[in-house]
Amino acid sequence: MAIKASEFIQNKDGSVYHLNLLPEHLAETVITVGDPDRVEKVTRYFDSVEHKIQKREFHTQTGTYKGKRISVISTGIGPDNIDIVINELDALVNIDFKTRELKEEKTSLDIIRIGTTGSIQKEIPVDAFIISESAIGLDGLLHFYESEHIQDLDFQEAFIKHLNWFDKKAAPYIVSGGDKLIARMQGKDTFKGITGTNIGFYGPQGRILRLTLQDNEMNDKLGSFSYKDREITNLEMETSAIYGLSKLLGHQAISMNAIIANRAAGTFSRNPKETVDKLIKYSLEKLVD
Ligand code: R1P
Repeated sequence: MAIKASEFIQNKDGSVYHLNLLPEHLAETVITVGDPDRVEKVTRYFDSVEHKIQKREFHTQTGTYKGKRISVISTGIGPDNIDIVINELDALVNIDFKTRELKEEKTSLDIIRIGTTGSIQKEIPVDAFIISESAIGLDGLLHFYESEHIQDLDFQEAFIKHLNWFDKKAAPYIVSGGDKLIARMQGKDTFKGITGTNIGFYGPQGRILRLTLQDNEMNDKLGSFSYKDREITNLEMETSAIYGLSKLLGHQAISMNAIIANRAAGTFSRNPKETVDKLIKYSLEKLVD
């Protein structure tokens, strides 16, 4: 049955509503970055670029790196944008754009986030790289989908107890990344960790400018929490949403994080651009290894 016009929205040229892409514009390996300007910082290393388009914060370029076809797309900031990006990426491969019906044979994408993050453990320094084995969603997005079967509910219970979680905030959810990609992308110097994904940059990550926080000790409690000997390593704003939706839709996802701040030590990278560039080069090489 064709999906209704109000639910799966196509632009006049047939492209998907926000990303403005047609199926032929997308590679099966997709790198996501937050910043629209970071797209070119990835594709400048490509052999060639075959397609470029930008609509709002969603900037996409598709090309080849050492012969491998890759799309690079910016998501902008936050899990709400990730809902749009992952659903529309999935539509591009798993919905027939002519009949508007679900395809019988499903395609699984490899989705690699290359992002920046703040470490909350003193011993994980600025300019290091963290691969998120799993993510704690403090954003609430996944609860709008039937998703308990992919969540770690025991971890959730321990986390709620340790943080004394205020129940007017969205319930935390825990989801893991794509195991095949995690195995492929790690290196001798990369840290593996659990990433906390927040719904904002200031209060939701414990930053105080002028407003009073509901829980001043949240970051200390995040830092001291451990589950099965694993600690929460870093905070950012997209990984749990990428992991949750990718898992529900049958895609492999990984979040590669350049640490540009250490919140526990109060330090910031002297050259964050160089660190991000190193992570881009590292990730591209691992993808063609
Ligand atoms: C906040 O400054 C932004 O930076 C981090 C956060 O997740 C958030 O999107 O990631 P990106 O560098 O990928 O945007």
